[in-house]
Amino acid sequence: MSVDLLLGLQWGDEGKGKIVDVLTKGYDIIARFQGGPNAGHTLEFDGIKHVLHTIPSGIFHPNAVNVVGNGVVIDPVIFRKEMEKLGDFPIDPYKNLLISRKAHLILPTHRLLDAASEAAKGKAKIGSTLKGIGPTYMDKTGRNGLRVGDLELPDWKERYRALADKHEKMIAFYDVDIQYDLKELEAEFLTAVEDLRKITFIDSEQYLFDALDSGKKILAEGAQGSLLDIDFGTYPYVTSSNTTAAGACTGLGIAPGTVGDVFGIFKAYTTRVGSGPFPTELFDQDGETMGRVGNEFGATTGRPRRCGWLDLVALKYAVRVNGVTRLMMMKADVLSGFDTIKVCTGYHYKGKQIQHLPYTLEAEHLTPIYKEMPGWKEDLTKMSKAEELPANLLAYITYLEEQLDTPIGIVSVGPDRTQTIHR
Ligand code: 2SA
Ligand code: MG
Repeated sequence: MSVDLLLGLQWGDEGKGKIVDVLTKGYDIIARFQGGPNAGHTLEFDGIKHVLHTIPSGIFHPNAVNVVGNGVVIDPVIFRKEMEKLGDFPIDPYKNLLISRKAHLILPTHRLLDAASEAAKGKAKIGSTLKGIGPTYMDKTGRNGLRVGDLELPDWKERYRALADKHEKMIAFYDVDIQYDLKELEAEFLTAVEDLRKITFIDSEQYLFDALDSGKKILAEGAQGSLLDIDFGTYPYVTSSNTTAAGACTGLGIAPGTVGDVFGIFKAYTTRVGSGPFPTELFDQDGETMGRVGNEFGATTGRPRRCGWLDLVALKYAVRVNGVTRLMMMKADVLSGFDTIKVCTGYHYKGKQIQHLPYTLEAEHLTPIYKEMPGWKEDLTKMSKAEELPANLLAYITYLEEQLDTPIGIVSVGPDRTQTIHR
């Protein structure tokens, strides 16, 4: 059996949560492989909207097992709140959720370090979600981190203390004005750790090997997007993990040869939250319309997302880096009403025309070249069949499929589970 991957191809918020939820019925296991509570995966069904941060998006399906893999970083405090919110639903999340012993823990001091690092950067700040993601992955690669499995060791509190004390010195070193009460934060953390123990800790790679051997179907759920990848994203304005297909291998322990389909999710336009280059960003009425109609606010921080036209150059790059086998286009409904749809097909870069992503994407060097296509006026949100889609939208879809040499299997026409057109 193989593992299918589901990945965001832009700067996150493509709608991965919704699609995992739609696809879950075809899988036995949904596994998160990177990122942490910086993610905000939004699902909507039966008139209820729900945002997940660390928990995989298969949690609302009683027959799916949800695995938080070794590549994920977990904040027990946020995790606890997430579990509490699930109490409103007729599911038993404790039954269907497993956490890798090798996943790293986000300490309260990691969050403080994130805030200190951002404050010290001033105008050059990354626009991090301030969830402690960067500092936690730094401790992982620096070989200082505290892992979920360490909580089963008798001396875990001493290890915690040593790391937190070191962090306090580092926070002081930043010499920025950050107010905090570490005693209070620690008390909250220690309570949350005891709650985390109610979840079964597993050697997740072994669990997944056994699942594959017994013919189980696994879907790996990515977080953030390809252009936020630590290696291939718009560095340094990226997150601290590999959000691309390779990250699923290291974040779950699955071999490249076991990867089956790679589902690439993209919005019919582009959004970005946080700092960093965004060549097709709009500062006009069109961008404002996309943000308003698309309700483009960060699902974790509430920050307004920057909006712009689809960047086909960046999308081609993401399709290539991930080996996407099937595309899924989200939020097509948000583009209804535009007279003209624009797609960026290349850039003017330092006096030349280029069709690839250059090393730096800074706006002063880069101007997008657009292809214009006629828009459509129809409200798509009640449509359920591909044949109902307006001709101009179908022309847009066909153009993208040709350019990306990959089929678009799903067109999403609204946030609800049911507003999903399969082609
Ligand atoms: P971090 O917190 O260290 O990972 O931030 C580094 C950059 O990565 C961006 N990032 C995200 N971009 C889009 N969506 C994300 N999740 C939330 C959401 C974001 C939110 O679903 O809306 O609520 O603001 C996410 N997580 C990280 C981040 O903006 C930085 O640019
Ligand atoms: Mg999101």
